[in-house]
Amino acid sequence: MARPHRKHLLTSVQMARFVAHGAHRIDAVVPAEMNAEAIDVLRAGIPAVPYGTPLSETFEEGSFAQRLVQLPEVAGAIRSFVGPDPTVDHHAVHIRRAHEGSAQNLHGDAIIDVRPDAFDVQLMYYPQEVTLEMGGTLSVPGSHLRRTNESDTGRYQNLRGQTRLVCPAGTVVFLHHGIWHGGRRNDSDTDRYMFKIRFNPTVRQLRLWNTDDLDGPAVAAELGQLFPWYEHATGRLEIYNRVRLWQALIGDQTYDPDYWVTRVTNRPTRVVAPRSLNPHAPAPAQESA
Ligand SMILES: O=C(O)CCC(=O)C(=O)O
Repeated sequence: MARPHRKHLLTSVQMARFVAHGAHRIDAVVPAEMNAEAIDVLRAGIPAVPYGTPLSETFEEGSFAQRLVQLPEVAGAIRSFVGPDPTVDHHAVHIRRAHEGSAQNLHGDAIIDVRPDAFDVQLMYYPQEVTLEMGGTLSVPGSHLRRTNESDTGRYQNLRGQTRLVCPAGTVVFLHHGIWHGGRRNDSDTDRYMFKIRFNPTVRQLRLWNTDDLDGPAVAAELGQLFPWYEHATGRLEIYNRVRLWQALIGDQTYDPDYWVTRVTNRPTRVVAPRSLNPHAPAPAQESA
């Protein structure tokens, strides 16, 4: 895939917001003529590929899906999250039928996957306008770094601050692989379509976005955001988890606005004990002055 123009890459503030929220949304980014074409394409189905197929080999030349991922803003976001040459973990068309009568439980899309320093990103494309009654995807901001396993979050209902997607046609949402989400019940007369692609990085996720604003105060403000469903104490662990991820993404282990990571990861190696408790052990080397 051609290298996206710098102006289409995410900024540091947008990237930090993604690290805090677990989502990045681009409204109406897909042009109307492509949205008009999409439903027939999604109904017909998009040929599956084996897990881990390079993106460049996943979709046929000139196909709808290939044009979708090559839209400048979409390609810029993919590049910012997972870099050049990602592989496609899998892709799928999701349809929530008109008056289907049930909703999906909250879930994450993988077995337990709590990589502290890397992530997969999932693109969700909505070709139609999604109204509240159409049961847009529910997601829980700030849930992506919490240690849970796939469908275990299904026991939770209606967390404070959860969002139900309502969006114009042609909207694309990028989600961190761990975010709690689920399709809602479609109470409308219209089937609702969504096309999802999961990308795995093939390069280290190190400063892949436009870092011109990396040192601004807005970055720390984004990373420190709390969400209404967080517990008073455990919620702070999410900030700790984000800082660890951010350190990995910027390649700087010293970035730590609240000193929490520094404290928790502090494992000095210098030994100053005078001698071993084992009387037969050789004397330790003397410390030089
Ligand atoms: O249909 C939706 O809105 C979400 C479906 C989904 O993400 C899933 O099945 O994992």
